[in-house]
Amino acid sequence: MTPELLDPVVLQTDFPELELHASGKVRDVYRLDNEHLLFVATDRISAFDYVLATGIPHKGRVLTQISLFWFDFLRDLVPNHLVTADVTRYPATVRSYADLLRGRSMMVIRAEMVPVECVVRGYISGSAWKEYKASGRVCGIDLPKGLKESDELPEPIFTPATKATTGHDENIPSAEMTRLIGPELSRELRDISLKIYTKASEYARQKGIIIADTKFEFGRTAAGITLADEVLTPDSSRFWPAEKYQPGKAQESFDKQYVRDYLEEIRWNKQPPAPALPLEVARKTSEKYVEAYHQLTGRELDV
Ligand code: PZK
Repeated sequence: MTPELLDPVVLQTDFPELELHASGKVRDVYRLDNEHLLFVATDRISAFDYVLATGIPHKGRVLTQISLFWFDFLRDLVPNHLVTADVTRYPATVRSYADLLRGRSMMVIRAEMVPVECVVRGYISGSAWKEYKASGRVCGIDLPKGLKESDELPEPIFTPATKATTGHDENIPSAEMTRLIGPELSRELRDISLKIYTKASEYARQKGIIIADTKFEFGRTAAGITLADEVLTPDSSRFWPAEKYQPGKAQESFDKQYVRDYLEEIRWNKQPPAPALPLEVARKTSEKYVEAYHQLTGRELDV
């Protein structure tokens, strides 16, 4: 029997001559020169806080193409860090990696990053639902009484967070954001984050996807406040299939539901090492990412 190894799965992205600028569970940023970085999305997937042993075919390309779509969609609202995703325009130092990088990377402007995660929520879920149940408030914002889990909020709210030492994001009150970066920048980031979320989530909703919440990262460049990192992807946001939306309980994830169901089924204790996924689970999950791209953009990802 022929082993099923034909799908491109990129788990290791190691570019020895490049200096790592920042690295995350599933994406990495390398230094190209003083002004430019190389942002690389791998096919790795995390669930319950751990990176799984199996990659998801095409995931890095899907997330990259979704970010590129939004950067263009939002271009009149906010400058972004993209220089080019055309590998033939990358510096000679990485040209030999063109085949690994094509479709899953971006050359970006190096920005001075703002040390606050700009989270916007249109629906109440996750840590916000926990905070609301305990206190009736989220990040110091009073919410109406009687909300159910996953309810749409009367209007989107800005709930900033910082990277805690645990690696988890920690919700902070606005006053703490102001203390960290000052009142003027805080107000500007809140206003632009809400504008971006409103425009993008209205668009996605028309395409059958609820963006329940999302996290933006901004930096400062010569263009001013600049949208950086990945944007409005299933990794930086909660995507829910609109046709299955049922407030009053936790919602199924657009992209990771097969993975979560499998991990619950095998009763993984959620301690390392994270398990591998059956090929069928990886393949069905891959299809969900490709479907999200198609549903949002109307374009086919060439797989
Ligand atoms: C930058 N991160 C977050 C962490 C990742 C990304 N344009 C930029 N200029 C300077 N710094 C960054 C960016 C961007 N984007 C983003 N950390 C630094 C991060 C881990 C892995 F891929």
